[in-house]
Amino acid sequence: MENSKLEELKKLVEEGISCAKDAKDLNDLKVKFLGKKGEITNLLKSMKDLPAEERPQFGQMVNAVREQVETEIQKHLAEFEAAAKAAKIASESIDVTLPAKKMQYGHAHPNTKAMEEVERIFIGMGYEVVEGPEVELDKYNFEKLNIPAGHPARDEQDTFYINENILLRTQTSSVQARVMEKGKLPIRMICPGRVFRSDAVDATHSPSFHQIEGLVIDKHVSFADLKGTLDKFAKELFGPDTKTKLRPHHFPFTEPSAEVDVSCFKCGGKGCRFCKGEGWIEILGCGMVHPHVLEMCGIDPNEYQGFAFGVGLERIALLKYEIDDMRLLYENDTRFLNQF
Ligand code: 2NM
Repeated sequence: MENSKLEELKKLVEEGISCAKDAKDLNDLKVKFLGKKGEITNLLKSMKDLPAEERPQFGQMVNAVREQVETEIQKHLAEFEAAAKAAKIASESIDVTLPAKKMQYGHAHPNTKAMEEVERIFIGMGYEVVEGPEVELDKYNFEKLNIPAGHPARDEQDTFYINENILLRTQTSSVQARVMEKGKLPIRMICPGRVFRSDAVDATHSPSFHQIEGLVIDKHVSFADLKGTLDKFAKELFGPDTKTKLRPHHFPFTEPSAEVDVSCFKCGGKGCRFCKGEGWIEILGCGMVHPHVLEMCGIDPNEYQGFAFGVGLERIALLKYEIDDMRLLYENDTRFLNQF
């Protein structure tokens, strides 16, 4: 009778194995038959109710079946595991013959390129690059640069004021006033940076743009040094055939002052659409630092002289990359920026 029960159990296990879909089914089967309260385990436990002489044979039979069942389940478990592993490997395999994904590389903005180019040229001539605050005291932005109260540049129409004494700098010469005031001479510096003016946006204006201003202070600095320096700058920036021309101008912080034109690098000076038939293109303002500015910044004008200049960075970028609208520089449209 116990024999037939064992046979029945064996059959049940076989059926269970053939129906098992995965390792979990097999493990359930293992618990059901071989676990602590499993059916085969129970059979072994029931051995104590048999007459003593029948126990050894019965025990052997049950154990044999138990081993058989265990081996069988283990074998199928191994098969499932091997299949799962093979599937995982197949799903994770890499086809090295597929074309690679293209990396998207960015590049420097035309403003940044122009800025770095200007910096490179002046660093090559021994200038230091100095930065300063964008939110500035009236004292450094105007007062010490010979732009006293009542001057039209100080009008609220033109300048963004935070309060009576604090404003958004309208020029980076405020940094130069700070450096001069520190009193370490001689000075040979450029100060690139963002400046702010209360202007409406159009093709050539923006309330926030960038300037690079230069300043040299030493003994025996002359207007000839200024001319030579800016001529060298123009040739480096626009090519060795570039000529420069100075026109008298007025700035409150320099005397004398001038505006500098470069010969058109498109037509070489003959006159074309690019230079509007002029042959010349205006690129910067400059002059000899006004003795009153030197005095207000604590420098003795009888001992020291200096020259200064200011370049609009966007103007350089527009010219160099032949862009006709400044707004394009700020819109961050990659279809536009990718061209440079
Ligand atoms: C310009 C034109 C002319 C200038 C003057 C100074 C300073 F601080 F020395 F007074 N810095 N930059 C200057 C002179 C700037 O920009 C068109």
